[in-house]
Amino acid sequence: MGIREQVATELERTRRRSAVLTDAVDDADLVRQHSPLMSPLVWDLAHIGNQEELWLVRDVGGREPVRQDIDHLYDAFQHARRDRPQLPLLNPAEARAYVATVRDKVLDVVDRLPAAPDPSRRLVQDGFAFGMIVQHEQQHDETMLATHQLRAGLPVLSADPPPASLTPVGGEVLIPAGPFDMGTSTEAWALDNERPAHRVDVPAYSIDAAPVTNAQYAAFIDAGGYDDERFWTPAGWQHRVSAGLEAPLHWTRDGGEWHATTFGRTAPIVPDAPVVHVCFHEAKAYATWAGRRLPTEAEWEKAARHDPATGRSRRYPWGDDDPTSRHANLGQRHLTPAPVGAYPAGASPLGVHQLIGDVWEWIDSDFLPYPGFSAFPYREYSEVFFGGDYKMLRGGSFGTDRAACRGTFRNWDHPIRRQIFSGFRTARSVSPSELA
Ligand code: AVJ
Ligand code: FE
Repeated sequence: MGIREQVATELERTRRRSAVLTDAVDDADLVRQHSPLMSPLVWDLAHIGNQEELWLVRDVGGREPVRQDIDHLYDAFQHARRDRPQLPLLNPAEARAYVATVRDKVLDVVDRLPAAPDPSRRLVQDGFAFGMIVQHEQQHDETMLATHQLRAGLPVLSADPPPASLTPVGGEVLIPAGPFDMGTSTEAWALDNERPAHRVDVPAYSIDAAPVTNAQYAAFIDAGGYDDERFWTPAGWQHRVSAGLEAPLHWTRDGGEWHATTFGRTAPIVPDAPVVHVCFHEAKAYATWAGRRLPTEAEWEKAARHDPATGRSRRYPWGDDDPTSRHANLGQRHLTPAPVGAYPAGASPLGVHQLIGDVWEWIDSDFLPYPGFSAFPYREYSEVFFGGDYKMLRGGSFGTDRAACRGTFRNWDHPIRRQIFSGFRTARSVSPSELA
């Protein structure tokens, strides 16, 4: 497939997902705020169109603006999510017409792309700017999916249940000490914060073969983990108390049994499925209770990409091929994480499972640039977020599209957030004496 065709296919596939998420509810529901943590769905929709207009119609295409007058309404830096319902937003019909108008112009820009690569135009090289917009829309689609999860009322989304476990997976996997290549300089649609590739020496460690499950997490709750300050950091304990945390978001206790509400349906938790909707502080407290810790970003990525046979870093745990439904639970094909052992074809060479898909995994690292980082194409995508305010998340969830998920992909959020599809796995350092 040529680059023009690939770009157009991905843009259209992505727009179908945005349509599923916004056509599932009526207009009143689209403009409503389902949680102060989230924008109204109609804001996400028009913001998707506005970013596409800014980056592809105006910057790449050099065309006249479609609706310069609304730029400020859809600038995420100008208005906090909780304030967005009060803005004079486009109504649902206007928002749909706007994104369609922008898209028509973009497809025209795509048609006129030079067939031969032009290294002097880095922004469009290998379709990068278009890939960035595809990923941006997919990221907002996942955000809209999280909004659906917070929405009260009858279920409106449906999907097949995830596959069953095919193989028992548990315990930990030893990753021997040694360097690996972290990040990428070659992945065409990798964003600025994933670049450049650089060598990192990682001491020996062990990492869970699978994400922490609901049953394991329920054992932490039952053991009094939420009531014992020793397991929590000072900031974590403060948040645990002030927010009244007692269990993952969307969990309720019915008699002795935990239930979870998932897109409007309440059912007993699935014991062997990864826990989802926990914040960084909860993940870290669990790890401390278990006598372990959360992995660093380098540890997560080495487990996901390092091939001990060749010494090179793969694009994904299973190799360099793009994800399929055999490899990982991605793309909103299912509306929950899959039980551990459901994706043996997606395991890493050393036997670490479900690193990609199911749940975003909390990492005990701040969002910092790699050595040699340079902001591209704008400081606002990554650079303005660097520092200590965010913790990293890796691997993608059942709601992450394959276009927005790679072994190198870096996500971040505030350590108190748990409306996202976040889970975790634990790790521990392994001393040389233990290896001898
Ligand atoms: C990378 C997922 C943290 O959703 O805030 C969307 C992606 N950036 N629009 C977010 C993003 C601008 C970002 N995350
Ligand atoms: Fe955005």
